[in-house]
Amino acid sequence: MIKLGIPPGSTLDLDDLAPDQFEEHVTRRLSEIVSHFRDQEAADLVLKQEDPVLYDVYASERPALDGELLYGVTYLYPGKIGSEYFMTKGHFHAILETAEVYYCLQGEGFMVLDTPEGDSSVESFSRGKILYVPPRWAHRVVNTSNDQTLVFFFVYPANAGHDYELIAARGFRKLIVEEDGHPAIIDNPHWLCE
Ligand code: M6P
Ligand code: ZN
Repeated sequence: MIKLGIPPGSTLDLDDLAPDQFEEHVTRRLSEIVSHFRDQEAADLVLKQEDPVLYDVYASERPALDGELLYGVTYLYPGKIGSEYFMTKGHFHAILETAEVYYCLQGEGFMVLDTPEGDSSVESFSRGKILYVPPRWAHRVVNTSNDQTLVFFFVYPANAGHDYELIAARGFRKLIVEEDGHPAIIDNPHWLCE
């Protein structure tokens, strides 16, 4: 139930990996996004042992109405599947013409962006960096640190919604993988294949 009036402000403690001021909480495990990784054999090997949590999203609860915003914080943990770093599933907004702002609070990585027409961009994303995701651009965040959780704040229109289908079908054009101990941006060999 959304209360009228001004919600109480809150302070985010970066050391608190389970902030309790947000009403919504989504945990994503490997099994839920396994098909998005390049190396399916490596993914299967991991899943035989455990189903690791890749990220947690904590978000405010607001009505999906024009003018409302959703905001929150995401904790994307360090790790790799084969040589590919842990990443978010990635999505377009269901209302394509809506934007989003991300602010990195901790860690290092990249944001990968695609349009439905096949334009592509990769932006570095590390502590202190603000990224504006314009309308029409699908977005995914990748954590390239070996040991640090990537933490970022986000805010977007409450009625934007998530559309995962196109990304699930064709992937992003670019992948972020480890090569010789460093992050490398490579073409996705499976882009558009399915
Ligand atoms: C950010 C926001 C959320 C999104 C989350 C995880 O925190 O953009 O809306 O849900 O990232 O990304 P995905 O939904 O692609 O798994
Ligand atoms: Zn979004």
